[in-house]
Amino acid sequence: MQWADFDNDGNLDLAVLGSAALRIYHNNANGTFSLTATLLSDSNSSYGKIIPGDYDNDGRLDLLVFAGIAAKIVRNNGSGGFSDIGVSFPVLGGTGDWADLDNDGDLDILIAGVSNSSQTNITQIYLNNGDGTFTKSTQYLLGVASGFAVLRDLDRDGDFDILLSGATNYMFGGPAGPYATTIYRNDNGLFSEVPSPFPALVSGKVATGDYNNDGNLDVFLQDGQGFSRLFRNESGLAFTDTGISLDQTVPVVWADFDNDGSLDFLQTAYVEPSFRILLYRNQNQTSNSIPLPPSGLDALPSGRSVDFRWCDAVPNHAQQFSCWRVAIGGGIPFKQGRPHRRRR
Ligand SMILES: [Ca+2]
Ligand SMILES: [Ca+2]
Ligand SMILES: [Ca+2]
Ligand SMILES: [Ca+2]
Repeated sequence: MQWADFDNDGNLDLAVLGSAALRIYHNNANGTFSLTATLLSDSNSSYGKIIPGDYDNDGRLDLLVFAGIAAKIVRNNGSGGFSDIGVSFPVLGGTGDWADLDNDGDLDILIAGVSNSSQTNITQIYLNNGDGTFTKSTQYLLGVASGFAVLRDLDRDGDFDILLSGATNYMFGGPAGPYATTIYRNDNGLFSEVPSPFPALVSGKVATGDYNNDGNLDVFLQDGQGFSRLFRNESGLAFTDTGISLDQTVPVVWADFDNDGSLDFLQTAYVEPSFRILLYRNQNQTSNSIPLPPSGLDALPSGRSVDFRWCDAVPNHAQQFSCWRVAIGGGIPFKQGRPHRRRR
């Protein structure tokens, strides 16, 4: 299940992946929802993952769907219409993410799981060609199944890195193991594995957020069998095990429930004698201050839209500046930030 504003009316709509299909419901803004689309009726899976994103940069959120026999893209055609674009990424019950990995302004795709042709573990990048097609990258990444693969800027240098975890030789009906949890750092679209600060997990879950408001993305890991731990990102890719863990094994979500500027945890879990909602309040006292406005901001009006462009004031460790571009207006309320690079 995934909330997202598909029609850009300011209200969150709902996508639900079930055993028979993907269904999309429009929020009527009066407490009711209307079914607007039913797709992927061959998905044959109640297990899956739905990730919203605008892969074609038309200002409307599309969906990357990991459902049963493959991962697929469902395009938001506007006016409540959605369609399967016919692209299929070959993982059975897989997982993954999408983000702009090569900094060309469009969403690329990461998949991980069991290949639906070779029946072996794969982790693969597919680069967005900008025309509705994707090209498989030749970069080698450790194949994992029964885990997670997410794209996050862990070293805060303006590009998305890979965090993945799972069984490295999992086969259906066979032994699940050994396991791994690995980071790949993104350097101009090339990925290199770095020594992992995290324990090897299988059936792992990950939740990321900046719990101590230092600007570095922290990582909460769980394995569903009793392990849970919060790792603090010190900077770059150096993480410290905080020792903070939770009693329950179900996945956590992060959100600032008490509006004090710091992220709290929520879990739903069975605690004798009933299901409970468990809320963990973050007592970290570091406030999440409003960042300084960007210096050297260019605002370029064009018709009903404005194009904002700026660059970071200080370079990253590779002596590169990340530059950003955000277009607002013209009937398209938000367009994806687009980082560019220039060297000192
Ligand atoms: Ca779109
Ligand atoms: Ca891209
Ligand atoms: Ca990065
Ligand atoms: Ca942090």
